[in-house]
Amino acid sequence: MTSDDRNTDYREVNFDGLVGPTHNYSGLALGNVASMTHEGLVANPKEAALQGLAKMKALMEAGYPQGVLPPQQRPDLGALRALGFTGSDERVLARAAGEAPSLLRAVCSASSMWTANAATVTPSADAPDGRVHFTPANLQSSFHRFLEPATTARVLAAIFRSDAHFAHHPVLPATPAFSDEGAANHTRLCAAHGEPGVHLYVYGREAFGWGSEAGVAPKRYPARQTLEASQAVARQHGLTESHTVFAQQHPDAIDAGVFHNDVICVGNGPVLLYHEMAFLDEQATLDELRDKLATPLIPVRVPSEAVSLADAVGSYLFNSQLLSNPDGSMTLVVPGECQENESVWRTLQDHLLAGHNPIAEVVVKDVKQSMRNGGGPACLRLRVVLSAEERAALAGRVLLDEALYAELVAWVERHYRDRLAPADLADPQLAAESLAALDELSRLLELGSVYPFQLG
Ligand code: SUG
Repeated sequence: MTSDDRNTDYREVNFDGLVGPTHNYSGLALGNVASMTHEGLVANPKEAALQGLAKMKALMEAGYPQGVLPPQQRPDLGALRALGFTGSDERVLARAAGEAPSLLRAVCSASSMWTANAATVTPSADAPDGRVHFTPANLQSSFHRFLEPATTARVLAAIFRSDAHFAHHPVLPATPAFSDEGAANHTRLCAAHGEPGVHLYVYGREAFGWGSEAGVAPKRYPARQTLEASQAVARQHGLTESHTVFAQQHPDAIDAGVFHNDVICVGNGPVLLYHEMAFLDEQATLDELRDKLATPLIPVRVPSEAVSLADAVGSYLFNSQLLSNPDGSMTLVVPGECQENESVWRTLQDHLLAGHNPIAEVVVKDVKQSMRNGGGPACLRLRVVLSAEERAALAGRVLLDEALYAELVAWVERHYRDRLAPADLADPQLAAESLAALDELSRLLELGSVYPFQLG
C-alpha cells in the first residue's frame, strides 16, 4: 500500500493565479534577474493568461486537482489617489503618467498572478484546531506587491468561507521587520498529504539584533523574508517547535538572484529537491528535518558542479511543481527554459530521473510570458492541501473543469490585448477594459464582491 492510498481523502489543490489584463514588463523587482533584464519589453497579456490556463488544464487533465484565483484590480487608482493624485480617473492616470511614471507602472503590475506569494497555508492535519489556516503575505518589500494583500485577503475569505473548516489570520505588520512573501519561502514535508507535516520556513535575514548578533545577510539584493515573519506565521497557525524548522537562505544565493527560496528548492511529501547553495547551513537544516519528520527524508541535492547558481536562476529548474501520483511516484513540472539549458536538461535526465528518488516524470510547460518577470510554474500556484470535506466546503466556482476552462479562455480572448508596452499603461481605455473584464470574471467565478470597485 502506498502512502497516498492511506490518505486518498486529502489532495493538494494548486490554486493558480490568472494573469491579469495589465501584464507588462516594468522592471519593478530588485534582485529578480528576469524582471530587471526584461524591463521595457512589449508584453502579451493574452498569451500570458492563455499560457497559465494551458498549464492549469494540463495538470487538471493529468488528474491533479486544480484551482484558480482571480487577478487584482489594476491599475490601482485608489493607490494613486492615496498618494495625492486627484480628479477624474482619466486625470489621475494622466497626471501619474506625466509626473510619476514609476508609480503608474507599479499600480498597473499584474504581479498577483504569482500566488505562491499570496499567503502561507497550513493544512488541517497540522493545525491544533483541525482547520486550514491562511495568512496573506504583506509583500512589503516592494510597493507594487504591497498593494496586493487587502484584495488577496478578501478573495481567500470569499473562497475559503466556511468558519468550520478555514481560519484566516491578519496580514503581518507591513514593516521591514516582518517582511513576508508567503508560501514561496515555506515548504511542508510529510509522508503523504493527509499525514502530519514538518514546516520548513526559509528566511533571508533576521530583523532584530544588532552588530554581530544581527547575523549574515545578503550584500547586493534585499532579503525579502525575515525569521521574525516566518516565526509569527507559524505562531498564528498554532505550529509548535516539534513541527517547524527555520533555516536561513544562503546570502550568496540571494545576491545571485535567488529572491525566494522557491527559486532554489522545492519539496513534496518526504522529498526535498534543492541546490547545494540553498541554505546557509545545509547539514544543520537536513539534520533538523530528519529529526522532526516522522518519515525518512529523501533529500535530492543538486551540486554547483552539475548546475551553477547562474543556470539555476536562468532556467528556474527549482521553480518547478513537484506533484504526488497515486502510485507513490512524483512528477516534476518544469518551465521550458530548463529544456534550453544543456547542463540543466542533462541533470534532469541523469541525476533526477535516473536517481534513487520518487521523481519519475518530467513535464515541460511554456510559461515564458510569466518567466520574463521571474515567475515560473511554482510561482504561479498556491498549494492548499484539502480533505474531501474541505474541498466540498469551498465557495465560488474556482475548481477547474472543462467547462470553466473553456469559459475562462473565451473570457481572455474577449477582453485581453495581445500587446502591451509600458507606455500603454497610461491609456484610460486599458483601465476601462480591465474593469469590464474583472466585473465579468467575478460573476463567472461566483465570488461576490471582492474588488474595490465593487465595494463602493
Ligand atoms: O515578486 N516579479 C515577481 C515575481 C514573483 C515570483 N514568485 C515566486 N518566486 N514565488 C517578484 O519579484 C516583476 C514585475 C515587473 O517587473 O513588472 C515582479 O514583481
